[in-house]
Amino acid sequence: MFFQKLPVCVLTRMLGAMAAVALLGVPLASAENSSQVGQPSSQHVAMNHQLPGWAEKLKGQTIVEDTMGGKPERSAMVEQQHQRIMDHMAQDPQVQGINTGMYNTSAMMHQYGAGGQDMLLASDPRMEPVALTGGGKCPATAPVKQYNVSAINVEITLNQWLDFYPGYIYVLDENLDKVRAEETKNKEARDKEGFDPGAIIPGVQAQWIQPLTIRANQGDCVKIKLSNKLEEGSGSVSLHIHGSSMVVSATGASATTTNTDSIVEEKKSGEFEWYIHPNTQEGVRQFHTYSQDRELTVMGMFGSFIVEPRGSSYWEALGSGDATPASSGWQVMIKNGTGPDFREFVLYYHEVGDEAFRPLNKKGDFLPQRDPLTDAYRPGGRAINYRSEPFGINNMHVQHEYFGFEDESMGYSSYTFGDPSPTIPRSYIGDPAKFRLVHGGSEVFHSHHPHGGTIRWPRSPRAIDDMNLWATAVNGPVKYPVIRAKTDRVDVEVIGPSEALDLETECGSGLCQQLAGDFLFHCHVAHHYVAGMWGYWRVYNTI
Ligand SMILES: [Cu+2]
Repeated sequence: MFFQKLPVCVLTRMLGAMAAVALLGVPLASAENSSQVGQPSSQHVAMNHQLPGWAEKLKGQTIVEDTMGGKPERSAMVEQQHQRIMDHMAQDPQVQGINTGMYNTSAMMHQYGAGGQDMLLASDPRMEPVALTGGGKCPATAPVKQYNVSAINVEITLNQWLDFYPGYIYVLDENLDKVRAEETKNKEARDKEGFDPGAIIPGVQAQWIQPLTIRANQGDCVKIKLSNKLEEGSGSVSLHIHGSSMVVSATGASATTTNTDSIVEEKKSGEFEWYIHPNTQEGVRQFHTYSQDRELTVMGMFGSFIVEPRGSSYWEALGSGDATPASSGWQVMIKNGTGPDFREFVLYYHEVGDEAFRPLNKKGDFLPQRDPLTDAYRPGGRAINYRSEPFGINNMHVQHEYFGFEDESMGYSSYTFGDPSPTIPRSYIGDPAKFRLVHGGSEVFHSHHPHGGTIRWPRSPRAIDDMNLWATAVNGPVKYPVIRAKTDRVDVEVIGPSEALDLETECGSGLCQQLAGDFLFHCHVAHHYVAGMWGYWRVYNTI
């Protein structure tokens, strides 16, 4: 206890000195001596108290502007208030009767901390020793999930009209041939006259060219072998899972970009592993290449990794007969190891290339930067899961050709134009469902918004794990959904580059009112959905 209490005294005295000096407007350098009295052994007080030049200048400028604004006393009042706060905070550790270390009163650290003197952010090794462990090497007892991933060049076809672009994807080695078969079929369809969708199935159902979505459970050991199979001259690649503690298998060193062992050169492969600690939060994480990020990621080299509840297994959502395990995919069923089973849908909002990039149409011409029929910017350049269904350049263009006019009010209509090419998650009424939302691009923000009245989810799903409303409608409508105080419930959520969100929709498929039908979702930036960023959640009432 003695050792725990000592630094409180140090901190208190030092803060008092800093506050007093700040009030007087004297350069903080003079506080150094007084703060060192009595604790010459502490390295934490060996600091430079001198305010940087720009901070002094800013203070002076503030006083001048306040005076010009008719409130010359304002700065002094602010200083006085600041002094009160500092006094209060100096007393705080003693009042609270606790000391959690030098971070205890961290709220004030930057008050005058610009530049060299914010030494308070340092840890005190005498009372909270800093431990550097070996990272996330897997214990021998952890169940292993092995993923053999290749980075490849591939033509990505955006829709049934065969708009496409030469891109890049991650793919499981076991699916390489299927990806090439789809690519070839699309290529051959482009050479044909008339409408031929090639290998493109609406709604990204049973498709192999899709962002790589892989999973493991809390407590699992993930092993990833990444092979660089990019065309010659394409350069290096990496696979960085955000929020993971992946290490290079051979050395145990962190697989961060600063570690060159995390980079895989052409025709080479690298092996990595991540021990997902059992306490790791369930949810989706984006991954992409940190090597040549700007070139490769915006052209498709991204995916996601989902940490599932402990003991879960993953099953193919499509097909008939006995259930078959799913090794990857954006639409799967999760047999939950610790709670209700659920359907999982992973939606990737992303741009195609940077803002100057333009995909090609089936004839190899650039798509327009601005849609001549709808005025949307970058048609085909706003995508979900490598797919884009722009209103104008294809569907309404045909309408225009046939009938001499185009009707934008029908832009979303499956009756008029058939099902859209982007994602159509599918489920049965009452099925619990979780949407994992990922931003795969790196250009602009998107705003995920589903339609349907009661489509909403908690902004912080983990805050209400004890009230899993997402799984409560399996036996019928929920007429009076519980009101929660621990988190907002929202029906639109903004997502930025590399961000990932978990949406646990209240009452699951068909929502609390338990209705079958198509529930539209899109990026709510109008130019983005008109440019192609939309899909449906299709809920059936019968098998
Ligand atoms: Cu958007």
